[in-house]
Amino acid sequence: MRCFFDTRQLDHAPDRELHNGDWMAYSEKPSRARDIAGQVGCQPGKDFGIAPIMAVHDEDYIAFLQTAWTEWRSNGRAGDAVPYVFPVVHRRDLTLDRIDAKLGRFSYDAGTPIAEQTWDAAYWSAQTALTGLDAIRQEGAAHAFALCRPPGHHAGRDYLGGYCYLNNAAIAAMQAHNQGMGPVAVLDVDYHHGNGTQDIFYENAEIFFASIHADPSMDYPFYWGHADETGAGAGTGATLNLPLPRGTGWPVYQAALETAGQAVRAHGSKLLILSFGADTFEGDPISHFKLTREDFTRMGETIASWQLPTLIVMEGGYAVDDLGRNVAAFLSAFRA
Ligand code: SP5
Ligand code: ZN
Repeated sequence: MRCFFDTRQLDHAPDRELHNGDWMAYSEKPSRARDIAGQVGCQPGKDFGIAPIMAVHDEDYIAFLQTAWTEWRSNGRAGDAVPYVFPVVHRRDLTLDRIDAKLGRFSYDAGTPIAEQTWDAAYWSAQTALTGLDAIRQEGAAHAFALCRPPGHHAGRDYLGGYCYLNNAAIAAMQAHNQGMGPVAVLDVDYHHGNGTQDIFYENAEIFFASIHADPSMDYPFYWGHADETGAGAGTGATLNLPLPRGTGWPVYQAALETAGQAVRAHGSKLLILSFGADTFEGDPISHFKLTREDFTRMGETIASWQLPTLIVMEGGYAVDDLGRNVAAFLSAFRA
């Protein structure tokens, strides 16, 4: 298994996040990626430039990400840039300069700060995903693992949230589609619904999106991921949501995974992009499923049995002491 990671991804290090009305240590720590890299062994990626990122994200959003921290500091603020006002109440789509106005315009939660190195780390995280894709396309690898961090699946075309800034899986899926590697399917097995990926491809008939996640009536991100969200316009029917209750263990999870696998194959997919979060682990500090390390190997075996070229893109997983071994257990199923 080819594994890719760029050490510049470690430089994104927000100090704290707003959680349950108070400041807590940021869960999406650099040590997550260090632990995984220590277990699986990775090589640095290549640089495919900004164009594949711009194929998914809006230009004004990218410009915002590149300058937000500097603008925050030049306005005399300390710490990391955090939004506090959001134009969601049917306010006009104004283009404003004030940093606080822009933070609200391009964020949907207050738990995803922008720190000094956020843009650089997110850029290299996206390049890591593109490098994994390139290994499949150019070298004919059956599988590749992109150790993306910061993660990506909550980021939309013009918004950040859920510890995500650039949507690594969507960037790779769009690049694959544009390179004629499709039909492409994105399957998201992170504990949380992949709302950014869903939004990006919601009206797209050619890129199929399926997600298995905690029922959003109970868990983050709440406003996306319900079973009746199935795509719109030309993309009607090309989105599949399989929400599961808190406490879900392997037998129920496995049944949902088989359902998703059948849908992926029914789409005629020639490439699978897997948004892999290890926050479905029983010991995850912010999640409520009950998968064990052995279950991660079973999950990998099930997905590998579909025999599709598969790019595995890292998303969440916060049980730092177990994370590397859980990811290694999952990847061990992908031989050849
Ligand atoms: C990629 C991913 O898994 N994002 C998940 C984002 C969830 N954010 C909301 C949950 C907040 C929990 N905060 C706990 C802070 C304790 N350090
Ligand atoms: Zn997650």
